[in-house]
Amino acid sequence: MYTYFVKQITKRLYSVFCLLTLLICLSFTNTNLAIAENLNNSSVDILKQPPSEITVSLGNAAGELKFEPNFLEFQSGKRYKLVLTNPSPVKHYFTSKDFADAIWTQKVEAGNVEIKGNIHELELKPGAEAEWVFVPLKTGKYNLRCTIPGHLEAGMKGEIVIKS
Ligand SMILES: [Cu+2]
Repeated sequence: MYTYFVKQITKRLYSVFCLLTLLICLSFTNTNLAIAENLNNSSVDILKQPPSEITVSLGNAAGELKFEPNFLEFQSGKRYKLVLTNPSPVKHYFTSKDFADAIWTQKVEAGNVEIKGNIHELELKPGAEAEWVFVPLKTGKYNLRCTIPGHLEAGMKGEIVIKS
């Protein structure tokens, strides 16, 4: 008789334990779903934000080798449209690999072409213009330079800061 009761109680406890485990699992799943939903909603919101527009000139009409401006500051989580122009008579590069790794690129538009995916460097021929739409993710200080031989040494460099 005694063993029968013990068996019954053990069975009961076991089913309660199973039920609890199931409930805990379900609540975790729900939390994860909620987090995923929030992320999705916020990224949709970011893409709905009108981008803040910043124009950078690569060189100038006078042929000076510099970025104008040569200091750029962005805020993480905001949407930006960086307009790059080259009013100079020679081609230039906008190179900042670490900065490119610290942002999420939505697209780059140049002429009638729209490019999606990761971009690390842009080359602008004389008179060219490109629009880079992105969301900065990782805070930090990043070096900007033009990789045409001699241009960095002549002063074609800058700094990009992403703040939180
Ligand atoms: Cu250059």
